[in-house]
Amino acid sequence: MAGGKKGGTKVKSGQAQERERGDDAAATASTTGLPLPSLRKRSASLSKNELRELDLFTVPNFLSVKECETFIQCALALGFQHQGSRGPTYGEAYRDNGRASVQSPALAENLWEAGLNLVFSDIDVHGRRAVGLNPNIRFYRYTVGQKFGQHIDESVELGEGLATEYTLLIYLSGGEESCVQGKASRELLVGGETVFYNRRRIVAEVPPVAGMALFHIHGQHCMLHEARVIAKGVKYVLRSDVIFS
Ligand SMILES: O=C(O)CCC(=O)C(=O)O
Repeated sequence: MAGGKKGGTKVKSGQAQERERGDDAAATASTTGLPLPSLRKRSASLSKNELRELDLFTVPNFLSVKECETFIQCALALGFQHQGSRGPTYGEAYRDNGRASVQSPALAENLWEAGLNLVFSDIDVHGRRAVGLNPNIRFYRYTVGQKFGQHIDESVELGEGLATEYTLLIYLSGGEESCVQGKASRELLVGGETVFYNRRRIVAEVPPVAGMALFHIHGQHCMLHEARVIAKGVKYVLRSDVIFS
């Protein structure tokens, strides 16, 4: 668990675990020809809003609404593939959303160096330090009626002592600003909150706000979480993982 704190969430067996693969050829593209945004280092210092100490926190205004728009256009250009599942009866999280992914070490480094590296400068997981983002960058799209049921995220071993320890979500739509600017996310978003549980009790309900990053510890200490159903609008998310060494 993060920051040398005591306690932590135990994961019950039988809960749906999600391993996000980067080898889904149909939905994965190389970066060639994609209008991927190039992010400057954030000029203002980024603040951490702790929802469960350092195990769950948000970073407001990490991206501008314009940068979110560019990522949405990039994801649309990649093309979303539908993600379904057989559901909890088969030990799989209920899943109904679109997904696109790109394998991009350059984009992962760009996002990290834009300021996320500083956000993680005081976080350690069992004495290990954050060194960057998983270059397997995923985009999710949820339309009305779609959701991602309760599940936990697995840690992924990447070899040479590297493993992912945190999930990163960056909301690309949602909030008031994204309704009045841009094109793809102009419609008001209702629903789609990311909800975290500890022993069946709600720990946090996070409404998507364009540009806000959310981090939560995953693997052994991952909290059960879900993405609630969309009532109105379209939710877009950029997803990666923080790698520790
Ligand atoms: O889309 C969300 O809000 C949550 C996504 C999620 O739970 C995941 O990627 O594991």
